[in-house]
Order: sequence, then C-alpha cells, then structure tokens
Amino acid sequence: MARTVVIDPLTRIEGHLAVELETEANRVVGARCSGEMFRGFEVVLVGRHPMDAQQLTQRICGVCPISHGTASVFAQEAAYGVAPPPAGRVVRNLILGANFLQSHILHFYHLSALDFVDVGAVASYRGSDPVLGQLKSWIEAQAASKSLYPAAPFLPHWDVKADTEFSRTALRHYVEALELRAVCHKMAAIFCGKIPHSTTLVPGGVTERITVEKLEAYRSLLRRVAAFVKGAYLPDVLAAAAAFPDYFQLGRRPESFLSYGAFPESDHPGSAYLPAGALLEGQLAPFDPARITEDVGHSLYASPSGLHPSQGRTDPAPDKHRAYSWVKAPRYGGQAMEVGPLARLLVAYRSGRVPEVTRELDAALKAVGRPASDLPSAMGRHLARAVEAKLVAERCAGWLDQLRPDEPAVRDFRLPRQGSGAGFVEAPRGALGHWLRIERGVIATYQCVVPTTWNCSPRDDRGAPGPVEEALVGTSLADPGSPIEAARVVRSFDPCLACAVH
Ligand code: NFE
Ligand code: MG
Repeated sequence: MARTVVIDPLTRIEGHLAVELETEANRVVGARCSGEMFRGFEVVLVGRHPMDAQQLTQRICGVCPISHGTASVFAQEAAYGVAPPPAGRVVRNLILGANFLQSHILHFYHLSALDFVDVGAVASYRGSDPVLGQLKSWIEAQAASKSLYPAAPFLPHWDVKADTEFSRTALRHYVEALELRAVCHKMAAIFCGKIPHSTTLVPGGVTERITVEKLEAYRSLLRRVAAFVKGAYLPDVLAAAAAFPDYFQLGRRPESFLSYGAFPESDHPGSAYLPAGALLEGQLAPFDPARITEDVGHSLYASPSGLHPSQGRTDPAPDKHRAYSWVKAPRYGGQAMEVGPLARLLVAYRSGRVPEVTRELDAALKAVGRPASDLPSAMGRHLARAVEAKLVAERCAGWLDQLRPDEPAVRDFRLPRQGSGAGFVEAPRGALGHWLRIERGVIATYQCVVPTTWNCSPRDDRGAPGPVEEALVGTSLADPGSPIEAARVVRSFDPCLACAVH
C-alpha cells in the first residue's frame, strides 16, 4: 500500500529539516528534504564593508563558524592578492582541526548515539560507576515527573537490540563527550580569541600572537582529545557498526563525492592534507570550481536557475509553485554530489596519496569485517567521520611542532575598491564555498554554497533528487509510525539546516 510518512521536524540535527517519504509496502520509494526557513545572510552582506564578511558569515552557524570565517578570509585573500605567512596557515589548521574534533564528537555522541544504544541498559544498571549511577537516577526522576517529554532524549521509542555492555560504555562516553567538546573549544579559543565566532581570523592570517604557553596549552588539551577519540569514539563507532551491520546496506546512493581539499600544508594549490577531488562512478578527477551551479527550480527563490555562484542571486519567493525548500540545489557538472568526511576520505583513499588514510580506513574495515565497497553507506559515514577525527587529532600534533614563538602569523594588505574572489574550505560537514564581489569598496554580491546545501538539496531543474533524498530510497521501515531507520540514514550525513539555508 502506498503511504506518505512525514518526519517534521527531524530531531537531533542542527536546524529545521522536514523529510517526506513516499512508501510502498513500508519501503521508501521516494523522498523530499525541506529546509524550512529563510535567513538571508547573502542579502544582509550586500553594501557592507568586505571585512565584515568573516564576522557576519560566522554567525551562519554556531557549530561550524570557523569554516565560514575561513572560507570568507580565503575569498577576501583572493580578492586582495594576499596570502598568510606559513605560521598563519598552520594556526588556521589548528583552529579548524579543533573545530572538526568538537563537531565530530558532538555528531556521534549527542546527535546519533541514541539511535544505536539501548537506554534500558542504564535504567537497569546496578553497579557502582558514578556516571552511570547519576544517569540512571536522572532517567528515573524524569520518568517519575509529569513533564511532557520525560527524560527525552533518553527514552527509547523503538526497539534497539544493542549489547548491554556496549550501551553502558557508549552512554558513559556520552556524558564524558560533553566535557571533551568544551576541551576542543578551549583548544580553538587559544588561537581564535573566542568560540563560537572567532575574532582573530582575518585576511592575511591570524592576529593571535604565538607563545610557548599557548603552544603547550594546546598540546596538553589535544593529548586528552586524541586519547578520547582513540580510546572511546572510534571503538564505539566500530561497536555500533558491528551491532548494526544492516546500515552498511542502508543509506546507499550513486557514487558521486566532492571534496575541496582540507588543511593546506604549503602555499601551493593542491597542498591540502586531505586532497581536493571529484569522485564520479569510481573515477577521480581534479576539482574544477567552474563546474558548480545552483538550481532553484524546486527552491523558494525567484532568481534564475543554474547560475554559477559567482553570478548567484538570493531572491526569496515564499509562495513559489512546486518549490518545497529554502535550500538551493547545487550541482557539479549537473550531478548531485555528496560532501563530508566520507567524501574527503574516499577522495584521499582513491587518490592513494595519503598513506595514513589508507591505513586507518583499511584497519577500520578489517575490524568490522567489511569491504571498502561498503563505505558509501549510512554506517560508512559514521566510520569515516570517526577515522577522520583520529587522523586530524594526529595531524594537529604535527602542525603544532611547526610553530615557533613570536613567528609572524599575519601579513598586511591594501583593500581594493573593486575585486572578486572565491574561498574553498572543508567544513566538518563537507565542501564549503564563499564567492565575493567588491564594488566601490563595499560588498556588491556574496554567495555561500554550504555542505548541507549539497547534501540536503531538493530536486534540481531536471527533477533529479539531492544526495539525502537519494540515500533514503530503498529504506525499509519496520513501523512507519516510528520511522527510525530513515532518521538514522538522514543523521548519518550530519545535516545542519541552519548552514544550508543561510
Ligand atoms: Ni552549521 Fe556547517 C559544517 C558549514 S554545514 S554546520 O560543518 O559550512 O552545512
Ligand atoms: Mg547560498
């Protein structure tokens, strides 16, 4: 029997997403993702001083402000003809690296883990672990209260057949991860003034002075985070992967992945630690920014469709016929592309250029007894994110060793009256681009194409679905009244609709 299942809002993601599933015999045969609000940052920026952009665009999101600030300073640097000194580049990597770690830990423990653990394992706990004891009392107190949502999100509404030991361990780590995220924020704030919304990211580098104290403080916090990633996060994801092998078959879609390249390691284009590239049907090609367009045929905008972002426009049209999302539909050579940790690691893996990516991915696959062809899946996305966290934590230690106290980290520049530039960065959730044009000393146009814009895109003008819409097709729902399987598929992408609608 055909039936429409609506998840609105889809919880435990960032921002406001509605998902509509067309099902036949409880199997998803079509899906639509709707970004449910308009914000208009691209409109707000017009007419402002160009250097307001790295401050204002960071306000697009509290989870990935560093990526927006970095994309903005990259776009401005292209327009101004300035590049940071080596120390400025390295400090930026350290700030962004800390933000990746915070974001990945947040995504697994606080947004996704409750999809995979049995909360009942804590409710029935009789041991002496203080964290589990407190969690148990809290669940009991909430359950006894008359609150509308007792103990949410700690009451399972579905049947999770997870191992008791795994569930207890993961839930203890859930609590620990709250503190670890603060530690990651402290690491970032050492060099970026404050977080969220750094004050030290500027065109030409970073304004923070490098001192022995700061280097050692970062190093000591990094050690703690790296130990948690290695000792808790990665093993917990491997355990979830072993407990939910079906999710290597769910959330699959045609193989098209895009990475702009993350963490530049010299002034040369192409020096990114995780390389740029487009992976289409197994073929790896260099990333070409000219191939990006945005369709708006099914998006709530009156602007023309299929424009390159340098020509892009943002004209909201809330009553547009047939449109169902405030998210535009970015395409690469006309193709929907998945972005994010899985895209970055697959591009690196297929390029064969990053030995530790190959080593760590192969080790993770071996641990769960799966072939590499299982990576493009819901569970593969979790696995790639955890492996990436380990790699980034290790690389941060190496970048730290490159810095010397009082090394200059910023270069001066002159602001042109006119110019244009594009900035490409990898945010925790994937490829992020900002396009800037300056006229008469102020911003004439500004466009952002954001990771979740790629992943949660609606249909394009040809009617072809976006990546999450594709990935949902084929999902079987045990109980369409509680479509947890579909929610798990969507969450594997780590969507941020606040970013996507910008
Ligand atoms: Ni609001 Fe973001 C990241 C960016 S996602 S979290 O990571 O850019 O679209
Ligand atoms: Mg945009």
